[in-house]
Amino acid sequence: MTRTTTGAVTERFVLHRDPHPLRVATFAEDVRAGLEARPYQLSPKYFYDDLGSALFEAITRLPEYYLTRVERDLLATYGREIVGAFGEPIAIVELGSGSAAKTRLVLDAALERQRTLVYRPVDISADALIESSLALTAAYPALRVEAYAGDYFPMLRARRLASTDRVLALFLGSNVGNFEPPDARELLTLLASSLRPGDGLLIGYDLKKDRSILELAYDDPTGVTAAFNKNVLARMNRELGADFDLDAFRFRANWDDAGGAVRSYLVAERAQRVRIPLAEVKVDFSRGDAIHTESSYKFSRDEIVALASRSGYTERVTYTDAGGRYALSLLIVA
Ligand code: SAH
Ligand code: AVI
Repeated sequence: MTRTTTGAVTERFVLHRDPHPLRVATFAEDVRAGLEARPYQLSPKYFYDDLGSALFEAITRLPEYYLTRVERDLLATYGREIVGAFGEPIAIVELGSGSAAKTRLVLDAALERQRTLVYRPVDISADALIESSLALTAAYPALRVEAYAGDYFPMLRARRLASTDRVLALFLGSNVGNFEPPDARELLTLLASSLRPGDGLLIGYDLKKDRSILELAYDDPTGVTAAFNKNVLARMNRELGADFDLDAFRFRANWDDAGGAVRSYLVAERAQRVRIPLAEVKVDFSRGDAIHTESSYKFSRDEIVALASRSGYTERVTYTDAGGRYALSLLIVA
Protein backbone atom coordinates (compact mmCIF):
# COMPACT_ATOMS: atom_id res chain seq x y z
CA MET A 1 0.00 0.00 0.00
CA THR A 2 1.29 3.49 -0.73
CA ARG A 3 -1.33 5.56 1.06
CA THR A 4 -0.02 8.86 2.36
CA THR A 5 -1.59 11.62 4.31
CA THR A 6 -0.94 15.17 3.27
CA GLY A 7 -1.57 18.37 5.08
CA ALA A 8 -0.66 22.01 4.99
CA VAL A 9 0.84 22.62 8.42
CA THR A 10 1.34 26.32 7.81
CA GLU A 11 0.92 28.50 4.74
CA ARG A 12 4.45 27.74 3.51
CA PHE A 13 4.92 24.22 4.90
CA VAL A 14 3.22 21.14 3.45
CA LEU A 15 3.88 17.71 4.98
CA HIS A 16 3.33 14.38 3.22
CA ARG A 17 3.57 11.32 5.44
CA ASP A 18 2.94 7.58 5.63
CA PRO A 19 0.02 6.71 7.89
CA HIS A 20 1.28 5.63 11.33
CA PRO A 21 -0.07 2.02 11.49
CA LEU A 22 1.82 1.05 8.34
CA ARG A 23 5.09 2.38 9.74
CA VAL A 24 4.79 0.24 12.89
CA ALA A 25 4.04 -2.89 10.84
CA THR A 26 7.10 -2.32 8.63
CA PHE A 27 9.31 -1.79 11.69
CA ALA A 28 7.98 -5.05 13.22
CA GLU A 29 8.56 -7.01 9.99
CA ASP A 30 12.09 -5.66 9.57
CA VAL A 31 12.92 -6.45 13.21
CA ARG A 32 11.66 -10.02 12.84
CA ALA A 33 13.62 -10.57 9.62
CA GLY A 34 16.79 -9.04 11.11
CA LEU A 35 16.68 -11.08 14.32
CA GLU A 36 15.84 -14.31 12.52
CA ALA A 37 18.91 -13.75 10.29
CA ARG A 38 22.47 -14.73 11.30
CA PRO A 39 24.40 -12.64 12.12
CA TYR A 40 21.67 -10.58 13.78
CA GLN A 41 21.09 -7.24 12.11
CA LEU A 42 18.91 -4.15 12.35
CA SER A 43 18.68 -1.32 9.83
CA PRO A 44 20.24 1.96 11.00
CA LYS A 45 17.21 3.80 9.66
CA TYR A 46 15.43 2.69 12.88
CA PHE A 47 17.84 4.73 15.02
CA TYR A 48 15.90 7.82 14.05
CA ASP A 49 12.82 8.36 16.15
CA ASP A 50 12.50 11.66 18.02
CA LEU A 51 15.09 10.66 20.63
CA GLY A 52 17.41 9.09 18.04
CA SER A 53 17.45 12.28 15.99
CA ALA A 54 18.31 14.28 19.11
CA LEU A 55 21.12 11.84 19.96
CA PHE A 56 22.45 12.18 16.39
CA GLU A 57 22.50 15.96 16.82
CA ALA A 58 24.54 15.45 20.00
CA ILE A 59 26.97 13.27 18.01
CA THR A 60 27.49 16.12 15.54
CA ARG A 61 28.82 18.21 18.45
CA LEU A 62 31.31 15.62 19.69
CA PRO A 63 34.94 16.67 19.25
CA GLU A 64 35.72 13.19 17.86
CA TYR A 65 32.97 13.33 15.19
CA TYR A 66 34.71 15.71 12.75
CA LEU A 67 32.42 14.91 9.78
CA THR A 68 29.72 17.53 10.42
CA ARG A 69 32.15 20.36 11.16
CA VAL A 70 34.31 19.72 8.10
CA GLU A 71 31.26 19.46 5.83
CA ARG A 72 29.86 22.70 7.27
CA ASP A 73 33.15 24.49 6.53
CA LEU A 74 33.14 23.16 2.95
CA LEU A 75 29.56 24.36 2.43
CA ALA A 76 30.39 27.76 3.91
CA THR A 77 33.35 28.11 1.54
CA TYR A 78 31.89 26.63 -1.66
CA GLY A 79 28.10 26.98 -1.24
CA ARG A 80 27.83 29.99 -3.59
CA GLU A 81 29.99 28.34 -6.24
CA ILE A 82 27.91 25.14 -6.04
CA VAL A 83 24.58 26.94 -6.43
CA GLY A 84 26.12 29.16 -9.12
CA ALA A 85 26.79 26.09 -11.27
CA PHE A 86 23.08 26.15 -12.19
CA GLY A 87 20.87 28.70 -13.87
CA GLU A 88 18.22 30.13 -11.59
CA PRO A 89 15.66 29.45 -10.29
CA ILE A 90 16.44 26.09 -8.69
CA ALA A 91 14.49 23.97 -6.25
CA ILE A 92 16.40 22.16 -3.52
CA VAL A 93 15.67 18.54 -2.60
CA GLU A 94 17.37 16.88 0.38
CA LEU A 95 17.57 13.22 1.35
CA GLY A 96 17.98 12.67 5.11
CA SER A 97 17.75 16.33 6.04
CA GLY A 98 17.71 15.84 9.84
CA SER A 99 17.97 19.22 11.56
CA ALA A 100 18.94 20.79 8.19
CA ALA A 101 21.41 23.03 10.03
CA LYS A 102 24.09 22.86 7.31
CA THR A 103 21.42 23.12 4.62
CA ARG A 104 20.95 26.76 5.61
CA LEU A 105 24.28 27.57 3.96
CA VAL A 106 22.91 26.27 0.65
CA LEU A 107 19.54 28.00 1.12
CA ASP A 108 21.36 31.28 1.84
CA ALA A 109 23.39 30.93 -1.36
CA ALA A 110 20.29 30.15 -3.45
CA LEU A 111 18.32 33.05 -1.97
CA GLU A 112 21.08 35.47 -2.93
CA ARG A 113 20.21 34.64 -6.55
CA GLN A 114 16.43 34.14 -6.57
CA ARG A 115 13.53 35.77 -4.76
CA THR A 116 11.70 32.62 -3.63
CA LEU A 117 12.77 29.04 -3.12
CA VAL A 118 11.12 25.63 -2.81
CA TYR A 119 12.86 23.18 -0.46
CA ARG A 120 11.81 19.52 -0.46
CA PRO A 121 13.35 17.60 2.45
CA VAL A 122 12.81 13.84 2.89
CA ASP A 123 13.40 12.18 6.26
CA ILE A 124 12.18 9.07 8.02
CA SER A 125 12.20 10.93 11.35
CA ALA A 126 8.89 12.81 11.24
CA ASP A 127 9.58 14.79 14.42
CA ALA A 128 12.95 16.05 13.21
CA LEU A 129 11.44 16.88 9.82
CA ILE A 130 8.54 18.88 11.26
CA GLU A 131 10.79 20.71 13.73
CA SER A 132 13.33 21.67 11.08
CA SER A 133 10.65 22.64 8.53
CA LEU A 134 8.93 24.94 11.02
CA ALA A 135 12.26 26.51 11.98
CA LEU A 136 13.21 27.05 8.34
CA THR A 137 9.91 28.62 7.27
CA ALA A 138 10.13 30.92 10.30
CA ALA A 139 13.71 31.94 9.47
CA TYR A 140 13.21 32.31 5.69
CA PRO A 141 10.09 34.26 4.63
CA ALA A 142 10.87 33.49 0.96
CA LEU A 143 10.97 29.73 1.52
CA ARG A 144 8.26 27.16 0.83
CA VAL A 145 8.84 23.71 2.36
CA GLU A 146 7.27 20.59 0.83
CA ALA A 147 8.42 17.86 3.20
CA TYR A 148 8.08 14.09 2.93
CA ALA A 149 8.23 11.97 6.10
CA GLY A 150 9.20 8.43 5.18
CA ASP A 151 11.78 6.08 3.76
CA TYR A 152 13.65 7.23 0.63
CA PHE A 153 12.98 4.10 -1.42
CA PRO A 154 9.14 4.01 -1.51
CA MET A 155 9.10 7.80 -1.86
CA LEU A 156 11.40 7.71 -4.90
CA ARG A 157 9.66 4.68 -6.42
CA ALA A 158 6.34 6.54 -6.16
CA ARG A 159 7.99 9.40 -8.10
CA ARG A 160 7.17 11.91 -5.43
CA LEU A 161 10.08 14.15 -6.37
CA ALA A 162 9.10 14.72 -10.00
CA SER A 163 9.63 18.40 -10.72
CA THR A 164 9.73 20.73 -13.69
CA ASP A 165 12.18 23.09 -11.97
CA ARG A 166 15.94 22.74 -12.20
CA VAL A 167 16.78 20.72 -9.07
CA LEU A 168 19.83 20.63 -6.85
CA ALA A 169 19.54 17.51 -4.68
CA LEU A 170 21.54 17.24 -1.45
CA PHE A 171 22.68 14.01 0.17
CA LEU A 172 24.92 15.23 2.95
CA GLY A 173 26.53 14.04 6.15
CA SER A 174 28.08 10.88 4.63
CA ASN A 175 24.56 9.45 4.64
CA VAL A 176 25.48 7.46 1.53
CA GLY A 177 27.93 5.53 3.73
CA ASN A 178 25.12 3.88 5.70
CA PHE A 179 24.02 1.88 2.65
CA GLU A 180 25.54 -1.39 1.48
CA PRO A 181 27.18 -0.67 -1.93
CA PRO A 182 24.40 -2.27 -4.06
CA ASP A 183 21.76 -0.33 -2.09
CA ALA A 184 23.69 2.94 -2.47
CA ARG A 185 23.77 2.33 -6.21
CA GLU A 186 20.04 1.55 -6.30
CA LEU A 187 19.23 4.67 -4.29
CA LEU A 188 21.33 6.98 -6.47
CA THR A 189 19.90 5.40 -9.64
CA LEU A 190 16.33 5.88 -8.39
CA LEU A 191 17.14 9.48 -7.50
CA ALA A 192 18.64 10.10 -10.96
CA SER A 193 15.50 8.71 -12.58
CA SER A 194 13.33 11.13 -10.56
CA LEU A 195 15.48 14.07 -11.64
CA ARG A 196 16.08 15.43 -15.15
CA PRO A 197 19.31 15.53 -17.17
CA GLY A 198 21.30 18.55 -16.03
CA ASP A 199 19.94 18.48 -12.46
CA GLY A 200 22.56 18.25 -9.71
CA LEU A 201 23.33 16.01 -6.76
CA LEU A 202 25.66 17.34 -4.09
CA ILE A 203 26.90 14.32 -2.17
CA GLY A 204 28.95 14.61 1.04
CA TYR A 205 31.13 11.67 2.09
CA ASP A 206 33.78 10.77 4.60
CA LEU A 207 37.18 9.88 3.14
CA LYS A 208 39.20 6.80 4.10
CA LYS A 209 41.73 7.55 6.84
CA ASP A 210 43.60 6.17 9.80
CA ARG A 211 41.73 3.49 11.78
CA SER A 212 42.33 5.22 15.13
CA ILE A 213 40.60 8.45 14.01
CA LEU A 214 37.62 6.54 12.62
CA GLU A 215 37.17 4.27 15.62
CA LEU A 216 37.24 7.25 17.99
CA ALA A 217 34.69 9.12 15.84
CA TYR A 218 32.33 6.13 16.07
CA ASP A 219 32.95 5.09 19.69
CA ASP A 220 33.34 8.34 21.59
CA PRO A 221 34.53 8.31 25.20
CA THR A 222 31.40 10.16 26.43
CA GLY A 223 29.21 7.28 25.25
CA VAL A 224 26.84 9.37 23.12
CA THR A 225 27.27 7.06 20.12
CA ALA A 226 26.67 4.02 22.34
CA ALA A 227 23.40 5.61 23.55
CA PHE A 228 22.47 6.42 19.94
CA ASN A 229 22.87 2.73 19.03
CA LYS A 230 21.13 1.44 22.16
CA ASN A 231 18.17 3.66 21.34
CA VAL A 232 17.15 1.09 18.74
CA LEU A 233 16.72 -1.45 21.59
CA ALA A 234 14.81 1.12 23.65
CA ARG A 235 12.68 1.87 20.62
CA MET A 236 11.74 -1.81 20.24
CA ASN A 237 10.75 -1.77 23.93
CA ARG A 238 8.62 1.36 23.41
CA GLU A 239 6.99 0.56 20.08
CA LEU A 240 7.00 -3.24 19.82
CA GLY A 241 6.53 -4.16 23.51
CA ALA A 242 10.00 -5.78 23.68
CA ASP A 243 11.83 -6.45 26.95
CA PHE A 244 15.46 -5.65 26.06
CA ASP A 245 17.63 -4.93 29.12
CA LEU A 246 19.84 -2.12 27.78
CA ASP A 247 22.48 -2.78 30.43
CA ALA A 248 22.91 -6.32 29.13
CA PHE A 249 24.36 -5.06 25.81
CA ARG A 250 27.69 -3.38 25.15
CA PHE A 251 28.43 -1.16 22.16
CA ARG A 252 31.40 -1.80 19.86
CA ALA A 253 32.60 -0.08 16.64
CA ASN A 254 35.48 -1.41 14.52
CA TRP A 255 37.11 -0.36 11.28
CA ASP A 256 36.81 -3.19 8.73
CA ASP A 257 39.71 -2.51 6.40
CA ALA A 258 38.77 -5.12 3.78
CA GLY A 259 35.18 -3.87 3.60
CA GLY A 260 36.05 -0.16 3.86
CA ALA A 261 33.55 0.58 6.62
CA VAL A 262 33.23 1.19 10.33
CA ARG A 263 30.92 -1.59 11.59
CA SER A 264 28.84 -0.97 14.71
CA TYR A 265 27.42 -3.67 16.96
CA LEU A 266 25.49 -4.22 20.17
CA VAL A 267 26.94 -7.27 21.91
CA ALA A 268 25.10 -9.40 24.48
CA GLU A 269 27.03 -9.36 27.77
CA ARG A 270 25.31 -12.53 29.00
CA ALA A 271 22.96 -15.26 27.79
CA GLN A 272 19.39 -13.96 27.79
CA ARG A 273 15.98 -14.42 26.21
CA VAL A 274 14.32 -11.32 24.71
CA ARG A 275 10.66 -11.20 23.69
CA ILE A 276 9.37 -8.80 21.04
CA PRO A 277 5.59 -9.37 21.04
CA LEU A 278 4.56 -7.09 18.18
CA ALA A 279 7.24 -8.61 15.93
CA GLU A 280 6.15 -12.11 17.06
CA VAL A 281 9.72 -13.10 17.81
CA LYS A 282 11.70 -14.46 20.75
CA VAL A 283 15.49 -14.38 20.62
CA ASP A 284 17.83 -16.48 22.75
CA PHE A 285 21.09 -14.56 22.85
CA SER A 286 24.30 -16.29 23.96
CA ARG A 287 27.00 -14.25 25.66
CA GLY A 288 29.03 -12.45 22.95
CA ASP A 289 26.30 -12.58 20.28
CA ALA A 290 26.43 -9.36 18.26
CA ILE A 291 23.63 -7.43 16.55
CA HIS A 292 25.04 -5.50 13.59
CA THR A 293 23.41 -2.07 13.86
CA GLU A 294 25.21 0.07 11.28
CA SER A 295 27.93 0.23 8.65
CA SER A 296 29.52 3.58 7.87
CA TYR A 297 31.39 3.21 4.58
CA LYS A 298 34.35 5.47 3.84
CA PHE A 299 35.31 6.35 0.29
CA SER A 300 37.96 7.73 -2.01
CA ARG A 301 36.93 10.33 -4.55
CA ASP A 302 37.48 7.73 -7.30
CA GLU A 303 35.08 5.33 -5.62
CA ILE A 304 32.35 7.98 -5.49
CA VAL A 305 32.96 9.01 -9.10
CA ALA A 306 32.69 5.33 -10.14
CA LEU A 307 29.49 4.86 -8.09
CA ALA A 308 28.10 8.05 -9.63
CA SER A 309 28.83 6.99 -13.19
CA ARG A 310 27.23 3.57 -12.64
CA SER A 311 24.16 5.33 -11.22
CA GLY A 312 23.59 7.89 -13.99
CA TYR A 313 25.71 10.94 -13.05
CA THR A 314 28.93 12.62 -14.13
CA GLU A 315 31.23 14.48 -11.76
CA ARG A 316 31.31 18.29 -12.16
CA VAL A 317 33.67 19.13 -9.30
CA THR A 318 34.86 17.74 -5.98
CA TYR A 319 35.81 19.84 -2.95
CA THR A 320 37.98 18.51 -0.12
CA ASP A 321 39.26 20.09 3.10
CA ALA A 322 42.97 20.79 3.52
CA GLY A 323 43.33 17.80 5.84
CA GLY A 324 41.80 15.44 3.24
CA ARG A 325 39.25 14.21 5.74
CA TYR A 326 35.95 14.76 3.94
CA ALA A 327 34.65 15.57 0.45
CA LEU A 328 31.69 17.08 -1.37
CA SER A 329 31.16 16.05 -4.98
CA LEU A 330 28.81 17.92 -7.26
CA LEU A 331 27.35 15.35 -9.68
CA ILE A 332 25.20 16.10 -12.70
CA VAL A 333 22.45 13.80 -13.93
CA ALA A 334 23.61 12.50 -17.33
N1 SAH B 1 21.75 15.55 6.85
C1 SAH B 1 21.94 15.66 8.29
C2 SAH B 1 21.42 14.45 9.06
C3 SAH B 1 22.19 13.17 8.85
S1 SAH B 1 21.62 11.90 9.92
C4 SAH B 1 23.39 15.88 8.56
O1 SAH B 1 24.19 15.81 7.64
O2 SAH B 1 23.76 16.14 9.71
C5 SAH B 1 20.78 10.87 8.79
C6 SAH B 1 19.37 11.36 8.52
O3 SAH B 1 18.79 10.53 7.51
C7 SAH B 1 18.48 11.27 9.74
O4 SAH B 1 17.77 12.47 9.92
C8 SAH B 1 17.57 10.08 9.44
O5 SAH B 1 16.29 10.22 10.03
C9 SAH B 1 17.52 10.06 7.93
N2 SAH B 1 17.36 8.72 7.36
C10 SAH B 1 18.13 7.63 7.62
N3 SAH B 1 17.74 6.59 6.87
C11 SAH B 1 16.68 7.02 6.12
C12 SAH B 1 15.84 6.40 5.15
N4 SAH B 1 16.01 5.13 4.80
N5 SAH B 1 14.87 7.14 4.58
C13 SAH B 1 14.68 8.45 4.94
N6 SAH B 1 15.45 9.10 5.87
C14 SAH B 1 16.44 8.39 6.44
C1 AVI C 1 24.06 9.60 9.53
N1 AVI C 1 25.27 8.79 9.36
C2 AVI C 1 25.96 9.18 8.14
C3 AVI C 1 26.13 8.75 10.54
C4 AVI C 1 27.46 8.04 10.20
O1 AVI C 1 28.49 8.69 10.35
O2 AVI C 1 27.44 6.88 9.78
C5 AVI C 1 25.45 8.10 11.70
C6 AVI C 1 26.34 7.87 12.87
N2 AVI C 1 26.58 6.71 13.43
C7 AVI C 1 27.42 6.86 14.43
N3 AVI C 1 27.78 8.11 14.51
C8 AVI C 1 27.11 8.78 13.54
